[in-house]
Parts: sequence; structure tokens; C-alpha cells
Amino acid sequence: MSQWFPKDQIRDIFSRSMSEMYRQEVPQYGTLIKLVETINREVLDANPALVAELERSGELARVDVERHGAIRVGTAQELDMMRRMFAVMGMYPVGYYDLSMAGVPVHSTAFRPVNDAALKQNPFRVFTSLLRLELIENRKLRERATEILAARVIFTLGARELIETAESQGGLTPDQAHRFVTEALETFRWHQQATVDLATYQALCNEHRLIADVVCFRGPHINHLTPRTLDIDEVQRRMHRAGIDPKAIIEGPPRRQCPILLRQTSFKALEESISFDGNEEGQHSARFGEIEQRGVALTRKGRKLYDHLLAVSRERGSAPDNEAHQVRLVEVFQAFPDDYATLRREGLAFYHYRAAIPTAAVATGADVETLIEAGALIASPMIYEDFLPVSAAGIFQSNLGDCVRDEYANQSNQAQFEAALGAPVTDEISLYERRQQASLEAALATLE
Ligand code: OOG
Ligand code: NI
Repeated sequence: MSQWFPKDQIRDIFSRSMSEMYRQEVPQYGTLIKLVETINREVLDANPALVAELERSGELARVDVERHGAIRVGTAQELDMMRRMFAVMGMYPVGYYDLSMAGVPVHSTAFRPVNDAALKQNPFRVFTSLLRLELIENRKLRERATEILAARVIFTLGARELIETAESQGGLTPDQAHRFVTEALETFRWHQQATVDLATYQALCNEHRLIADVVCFRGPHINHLTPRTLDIDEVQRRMHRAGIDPKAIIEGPPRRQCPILLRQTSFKALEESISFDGNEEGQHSARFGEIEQRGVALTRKGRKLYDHLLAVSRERGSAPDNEAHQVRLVEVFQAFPDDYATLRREGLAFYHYRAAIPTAAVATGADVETLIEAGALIASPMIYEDFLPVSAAGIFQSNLGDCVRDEYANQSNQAQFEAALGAPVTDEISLYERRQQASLEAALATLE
């Protein structure tokens, strides 16, 4: 046992504190949470089997807890420090997402827990985007934005000191951990006061609203939080009645017997009043609320099929509304097997393996299929913990209003992102492969 306060617990406290803060900052987010809780309760009341399953996996108590948030930073230095801050909470950069192909001048990663135990304790992750100023064509504006960003410090002195302490000691004491959460939270707080005058804000906004959102404020305010829903279709249907304006469609795969990857929807960012330098008043919209429902993680082969089917559906043009969009997806996704055994046998999805207890008698050296058929080995779906670039682009765009622009030509640059981050990102698919393999080896060792 380490003498230090557990990182997973720091993350847990941090995500709860963030949720508290955001509910106070964005009352409509509180309304969304209430709707999600109501519908989750209805689903549980109607599904005793689901309740039993969630109870067995220790998830029941945390069904309504936030699963992710998102921020946008402006410089390599900010991203590098952000990586160090998240590491204190056991969150590491996984995956590279290029959003420039969707006309959003950022590239991103997700800071998240990586091992089974940490994910189980609290899977909270933060989708973190780095603004790509080099994509601003207007040189004067680019230089102005660079200057403004260079002048700001987004971490409190206390946060920076505690990050260094955690790194040099190898952890934090309980008292330091609690102070760390309080200090870290300051970085993500909303500031109603912009750091620039209205004219500068408008010039940046005209270039891209996202650029203004990153450059004109004191820090990377949390722009949304995302709880888990047990029925995303129902929440989407009922948002209007609850006084919430939902985005047009649910992103991701359709509803299925065996959910895959990630389905998401959100309410549109709110117009908020801002005070600019020189006592001018204006408006800015950045902050919203989102919900998510996760399914099994897909292998490279499974992901290829998903990307292909999504492209097929998109080629048919945009559907008039979410209902039509979902009907079309269901149709196209007929080509994606929808039972766990087939998904596993065809190598489309990842699984956790464990030995059945009591151990069934099997011949030594039997292969995985035989062991599963004999009831000696149990495979359960491994949940997808990451994001989807097409969905993320849809979430960004629904919150950028009319500001959608064409893609930036061929701009994916993982090496440049990693140089800014100060570390490589972990390939998400390799991570699932390793976790699956480790669980299989442990299970087989038990059966020997
Ligand atoms: C991030 C949008 C992406 C998701 O859930 O895919 C995202 C942002 O708007 O900063 O959060
Ligand atoms: Ni999100």
C-alpha cells in the first residue's frame, strides 16, 4: 500500500466538485441531470435484470455520475501542464483526434484512467483540445491571438506547487489532495469578464467562434459535463418538454440489442452575457450539457466496419430529423452483427475473460471457444472508454451555430500534438487489446 492518497480517489472528488460547480454555473445543466435521473429510475424500475447486473458489477450506486467533460486550451505550455495536472488524478492521454477535417481548428486527446481497477472506481475523462493557431490565415490576427495567450496563466500558484509536490514525492497526502482539488478547480471556472475588448473578440469570432472561446478568457472553462443515461433515445425525446433545446440528432451508432461504442446528444450552448474590456457588454455561447450511453469497445476490424457503415449512412444525405436519422442508421447497421457471441467470434469487439467459479472440469489445452462452450470461461463485453471523431465534430458543430466552415486541408498532425503535450498519447485500440489479453491470461491460469 502506498502512503499517498489514492489518485483514483482524487479523480473521484475532483469530478464531483466539478459537477457541483457546473450545476451552479449553468442551471440548465441541473435540469438535464434531473431529467437523466428520472429516466434512469424509470428504466431501472422496469428492468430488474438490469438492476441485478449493475449491482453485481458494483455500478448501481454511480449510474448518474458524470462520465466526461471537455476543455479547450490555447498553447503547448498549457497542454503540457494540463497533462501533469491530470496525471495527479490518474488520468493519462489516450487517443488522438483530428477535428480539422470537420472544420474545427483543434486536435485533441482524452485524459482518462487506463487500468481496469481505476476505470471501475471512476471512469471520468476529459476531452481536451488544443487550439491550432497556425490554421488562422490572417497573420495579424494570428499574432494578436498568440500574444494574448502568452500573457495568461491558467493554473493557480497553489495548483502548480502541488503538481510539483506530487511529482517529486510520488503522490499527495490527504490534506494536499484536498487542497489540490480546490486549486485545480479554479482553472475550469467560468469568467464572465473577458480579457479583451469587444472588437478583438469579434475579429477572432469572425475567424472562428472557437478561437474566440479559447483566446478571450482567463482560462479553459469547462464547456460541458456528461452524465450517463440508461436510455438516450428517451432523454432526447423528452428534452423539449423539460424546457431544454436538444441538438438535432443523437451522434454515433443506432440503438441495438448489443450496444457498441458510444451514443451522445447534448443541449445547445447557451447565450451568456459577457463584459469586455472598456466596459462593453456582449454575448458569447460556449457552455452546454451532454449525455452519453456506452457499449462494447470494437477491435480495429469492428471499428472499420463501424466507420464504413456510418459513411454509407452519411452518403445518403442528412435526414430531416433524429427519428429519420435513427431509422436509416438501423437499416444500414443491419450489416453489423448484433449478438455478443458473434461479435466475439468474428473478432469485432473486445471482451473481459474470467474463469467460471466453481471451475468446470475441462481438458487441459482446450481452446477458448471450447472453454466458453463448456462454461469454464466467461466472456463479458468490455466497455468503450474513448470518443469518436465524427461524433465529437457533430457536438462541436451543434455548438458553433452558423460558424461551420469547410475542412482545413489535410491537417492531421499527431507528432505536433505530442510535441506540445510533452508525451506520446496511448493508442486506444492497443490498450483494449492489452486489457483483453491480460484478462484471458489470468483466466486461463486459474483454469490450469
Ligand atoms: C468537445 C466536443 C467533443 C465529445 O463528447 O465528443 C466531446 C468540445 O466541444 O470541446 O466532448
Ligand atoms: Ni462531450
